[in-house]
Amino acid sequence: MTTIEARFEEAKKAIVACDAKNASLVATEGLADGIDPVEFLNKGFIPGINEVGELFGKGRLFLPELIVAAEAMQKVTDIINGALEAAGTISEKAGKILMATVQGDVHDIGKTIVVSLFKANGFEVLDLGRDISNEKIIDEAVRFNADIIGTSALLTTTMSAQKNLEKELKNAGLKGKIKTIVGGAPVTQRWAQRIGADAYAQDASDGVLKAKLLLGL
Ligand code: B1M
Repeated sequence: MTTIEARFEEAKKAIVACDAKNASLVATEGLADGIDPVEFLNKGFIPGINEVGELFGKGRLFLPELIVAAEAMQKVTDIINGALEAAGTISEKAGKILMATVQGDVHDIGKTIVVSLFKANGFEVLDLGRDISNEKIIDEAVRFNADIIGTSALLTTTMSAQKNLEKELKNAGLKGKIKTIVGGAPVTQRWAQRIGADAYAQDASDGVLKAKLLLGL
């Protein structure tokens, strides 16, 4: 195993062990060693939190542990997002993106990573946070003059908010004027097509790619 692969393994283990202190240490040391922040997340920490999710889904790990693992993941993303945003060197703004986790859904770790990568790629981002109603998303998007609305949904029960958003944008005469990108673990390309979203993003890097495509950049 190479040093980098060993770091990825340590990162994964620290999250599965719900060990925020060690996870933060692994993140800080790995970044200092020059590991790419996005690769570090994708190959180390995210597989860790996914394993936690699987164990929780199988009933082999319970809500208190899920919460502690999420706190560890949150600490790591704060560190990695800091590195990502510091690396953003593009001065000219690429476009305006409003981001939110949909109403009824408090999962925001992934959304926050996407926000950081957008910022690092020169987009001006308004992050409304989590559990946000479509009404607020649309009002704020108009006020912010957003080019794109990006929503995150992590629960199968909250994905419908993304579908309703498309309808509400249409009713407001904004469909097509403000583009939409949908993301989140249960969200798929097929879902995006079904609800009429302008794009689906699998992860943060894909989000940047899709945003650039939508804006013709
Ligand atoms: Co929750 N949870 N959770 N949880 N949780 C899931 C989603 C679950 C799949 C776990 C499981 O059962 N296996 C399950 C949902 C099942 C379902 O819907 N069918 C679940 C459940 C059931 C619940 C509760 C109901 C548990 C309970 O209370 N009994 C509850 C719901 C609360 C609510 O929202 N109303 C709950 C609560 C929580 C915590 C608060 C403890 C915590 C969240 C903390 C936080 O976010 N601040 C939590 C966590 C951590 C998870 C898992 C384990 C991990 C989520 C995560 O952070 N992943 C999750 C299992 C899983 O998804 N594997 C689970 C890492 C993150 C980097 O990935 O968010 O997918 P992700 O984001 C990715 C991509 O999806 C994409 O890019 C990101 C970076 O690569 N992306 C976008 C995301 N949004 C995008 C937007 C874009 C573009 C790309 O727009 C441009």
